[in-house]
Amino acid sequence: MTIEYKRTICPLDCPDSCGMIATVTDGRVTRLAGDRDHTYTNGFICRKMQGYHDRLYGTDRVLFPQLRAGKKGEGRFRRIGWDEALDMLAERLREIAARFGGESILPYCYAGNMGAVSRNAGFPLFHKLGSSQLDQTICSATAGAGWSRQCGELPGCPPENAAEAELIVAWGVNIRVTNIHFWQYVAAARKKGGRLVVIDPYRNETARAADLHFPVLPGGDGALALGIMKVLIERSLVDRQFIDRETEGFAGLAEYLAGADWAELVKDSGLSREQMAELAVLMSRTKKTFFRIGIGLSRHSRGGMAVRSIASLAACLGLFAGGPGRGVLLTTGAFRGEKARLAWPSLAPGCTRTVNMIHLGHALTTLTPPVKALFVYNCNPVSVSPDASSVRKGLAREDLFTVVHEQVMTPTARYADLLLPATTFLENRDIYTAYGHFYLGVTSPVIEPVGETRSNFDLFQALAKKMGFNDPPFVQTCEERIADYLGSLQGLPEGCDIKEITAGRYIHSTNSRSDGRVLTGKGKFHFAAVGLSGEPSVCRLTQAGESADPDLLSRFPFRLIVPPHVDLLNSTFGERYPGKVGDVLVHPEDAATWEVEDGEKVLLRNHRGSSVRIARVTTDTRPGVLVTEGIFWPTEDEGGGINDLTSQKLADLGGGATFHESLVTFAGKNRCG
Ligand SMILES: Nc1nc2c(c(=O)[nH]1)N[C@H]1C(S)=C(S)[C@@H](COP(=O)(O)OP(=O)(O)OC[C@H]3O[C@@H](n4cnc5c(=O)[nH]c(N)nc54)[C@H](O)[C@@H]3O)O[C@H]1N2
Ligand SMILES: Nc1nc2c(c(=O)[nH]1)N[C@H]1C(S)=C(S)[C@@H](COP(=O)(O)OP(=O)(O)OC[C@H]3O[C@@H](n4cnc5c(=O)[nH]c(N)nc54)[C@H](O)[C@@H]3O)O[C@H]1N2
Ligand code: SF4
Ligand SMILES: [Mo]
Repeated sequence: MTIEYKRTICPLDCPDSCGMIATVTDGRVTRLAGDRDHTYTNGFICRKMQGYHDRLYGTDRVLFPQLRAGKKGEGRFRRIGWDEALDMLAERLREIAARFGGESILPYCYAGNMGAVSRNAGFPLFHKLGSSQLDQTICSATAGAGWSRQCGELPGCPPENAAEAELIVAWGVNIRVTNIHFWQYVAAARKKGGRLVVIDPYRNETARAADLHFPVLPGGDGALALGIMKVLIERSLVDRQFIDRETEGFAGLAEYLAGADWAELVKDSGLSREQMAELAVLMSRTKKTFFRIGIGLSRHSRGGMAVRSIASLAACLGLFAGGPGRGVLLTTGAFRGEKARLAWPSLAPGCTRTVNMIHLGHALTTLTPPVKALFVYNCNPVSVSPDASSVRKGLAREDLFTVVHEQVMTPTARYADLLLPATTFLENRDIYTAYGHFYLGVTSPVIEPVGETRSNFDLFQALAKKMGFNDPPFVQTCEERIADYLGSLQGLPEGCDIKEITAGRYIHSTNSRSDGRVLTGKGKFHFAAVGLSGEPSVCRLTQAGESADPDLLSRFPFRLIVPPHVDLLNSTFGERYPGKVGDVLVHPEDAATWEVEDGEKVLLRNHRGSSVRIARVTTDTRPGVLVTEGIFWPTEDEGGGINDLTSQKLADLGGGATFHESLVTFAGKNRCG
């Protein structure tokens, strides 16, 4: 028996991007554990990934190319060889492009694997084909746009700084579920007497463990941050020195806040004036305040403005100046590289149309000229895209050619005309940065590919070759693409030889400052966002989305939020829970009014679709707010997944999604109160 230990990096779309050690016994992965030499990972990983080798060798794994043998969506296939698959794929793409134009081809991909090469592997070929472009907005686009309106290119504060904080504010982030390694700094801070405040519509895992929980209404953070700032100004609690020296445009904000109506701020935030005053005093009393801002709060019609308002609040408190225990972290922005070296937009024949990935349902059902070929990889849109019943409707079109490159038989894979087997991170090479810390690393394959699986990179190189393309990216090796990208990275230590960045080495970015200061050089914080047309320059209260629509409210009285589940990573690992539909949290008052029993199977419904859940009657949520954690894979007879209820409407900035603002009702129930 030979046992080897190999270093690798978790590829999942998780801020923690853990360094890991894989135990390989006779060529098979038998264990995955956290790497002690990765300072942030600190030797432990989440339970989802501890069992990853079951997924690697599991019966759900797609192991060879397959052609549809049943109806669309039925999931019946017959095995074919790679040669036949690639011949057919090249031929169909050529034919579709010739008949309907390159734009009739739409790539659809996101972050199943966060490696820079894997994520972008298809783009050189799609550019060459002149396909429609995909605007990849589903996750952090709105939060990022909100941040950059106020902070430009500034990176976030190093998470390690939070260990010294006296007050940590987890704002729209469920640390104990989605960012578990940050908890070590929370724990360290609390050991020294620090406190944790959670601002979240429901009592999530993090709020349960917190000192204080403020159950803001979904979409109410802008109002809350404005209210806190109004108190700070009224009571002269702002950091005057910081504002005078290091910011611009404060007067405009103060003027707006002086006229802001308390009643509106209270109504929109769902928190009282006293609660806002309590937060204002708490945040300003201690200098060592650290804001950990999540992406969850941005998934609303006014999510961009919420992030702008929270950033402005942080500036009123002087948190951008840094110092021990002080800081603001949304995403780290640790390394910046030239994406063109991965995606090669220069190969595009001209400007082609762009499809926002939130609008997939629309793109497949009503867009003209129509999409004729959809190429899905690194993504499971049937589960994760909003308004999913429209996505399924599109995928059922007989005249649509759907290719899915996948690791396991996902709900999307079942709709493939051509299904191709994908490697996992343990079987391919890549480079990983992180959005929750400041390290990067490259990886080498830990094992040989299982079955006939191929990496995203190898698939697209083989396909390009079949199509007769020999432009520079199509003749690169994976190592060459990684090296080329590394060569463009900002944040690498001076004198760092990229040839020496090999598997097992973790490189810390120079874009972070250990004193926690976020502002760079003489850079100032601008309360009035610069260069905007049509957008308010200082943050302010803006219009709510679906939740303020009186017509919809009269039919669907509950606000639904759809946050992550501890045992899933978005929809990844859904195959582990066949038949599981997940819970919906219902406040006891609502349960009584609607005669919903704890443990009862309920059908949630709105004008877009329906989805089954098991009711949990609990005070963890507010009256009028329902919470469904997790994107489980529903069975056919259970109707749709949770995203059948969510909307294709875009947020105010960045073109992101509005996952957390759908209105719903209980189907087949009568209000009796
Ligand atoms: N276990 C696990 N970990 C994950 C994921 C997963 O699915 N499972 N997903 C990964 C991905 S892709 C991402 S982007 C990150 C996301 O991680 P986060 O940044 O934590 O964002 P969300 O998970 O969307 O939501 C976090 C919290 O925001 C709350 N929220 C919803 N609406 C509002 C609001 O209007 N205001 C406030 N204050 N809070 C609100 C939700 O109730 C939830 O508790 O997590 C990553 N980590
Ligand atoms: N209701 C609701 N919906 C949401 C969210 C939410 O909080 N609530 N969160 C949204 C967010 S933040 C995000 S980021 C998106 C995420 O949406 P997705 O990026 O689709 O993420 P996953 O659901 O993890 O699915 C990724 C798929 O890629 C596959 N995969 C992994 N590695 C590879 C690879 O190397 N090659 C190929 N070809 N495939 C691979 C996996 O097997 C998996 O099926 O979901 C969004 N949808
Ligand atoms: S999912 Fe997140 S916490 Fe779990 S191993 Fe991967 S990076 Fe670490
Ligand atoms: Mo995400």
